[in-house]
Amino acid sequence: MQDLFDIEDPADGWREQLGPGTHWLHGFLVAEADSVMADIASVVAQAPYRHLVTPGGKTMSVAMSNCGEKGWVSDHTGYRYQTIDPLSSKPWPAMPPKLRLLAQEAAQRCGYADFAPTVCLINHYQPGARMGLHQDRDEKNLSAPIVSFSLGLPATFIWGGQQRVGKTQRIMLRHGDVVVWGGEDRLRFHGVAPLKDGEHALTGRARINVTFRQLGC
Ligand code: MD6
Ligand code: FE
Repeated sequence: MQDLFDIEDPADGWREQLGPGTHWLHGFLVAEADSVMADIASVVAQAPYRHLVTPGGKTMSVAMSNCGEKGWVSDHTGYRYQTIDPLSSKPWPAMPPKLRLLAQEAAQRCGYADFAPTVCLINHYQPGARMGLHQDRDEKNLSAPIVSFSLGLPATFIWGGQQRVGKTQRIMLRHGDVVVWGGEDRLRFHGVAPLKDGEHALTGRARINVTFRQLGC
């Protein structure tokens, strides 16, 4: 692919454009990682990570939690966002204000000034965990971008096109990286290759991915 280019952005490392609506902020979170981890710990203390079952009956290798107005869940009836955590039968924990602000700052750096995330999905990967190629299309408001934080062990992110089949690109997302994507890239297929084993000072043998979404209605 010849459309990759770097922009020097000394305020927050490197910003790299991956597509018309997609930006990669290298190391954006590194200085805030302790605070991000503390916020995640407070969420998962109330809504523990759990392995959801897909509509097809498979248990996902990635463990998930949520915070914000709604949470993304999956079971034999399908995928959806809902206000109640099925594990606790209570509302999801509120989105920690600092976490939300960081996501808004990242979006702003990438030209999405009005991003107002309402939900936040937290994915926990242990060695071997992966995420198959998918589109994020359970959100009603497809005009808002998604902001994605990576923490802990590095992972290979697989980035495809508008169709499930066809050429894919592989990028290594590292601790502190943020990807912001929207616009015409919003429905591109993507996934994560099986996590390689390793040890990270902040997360141990794990990668954590946090995605912020603006559901709209
Ligand atoms: C992950 N991320 O990085 C999985 N989806 O672990 C996603 O599925 C994702 O990073 C939409 C937008 C950004 C993402
Ligand atoms: Fe996704």
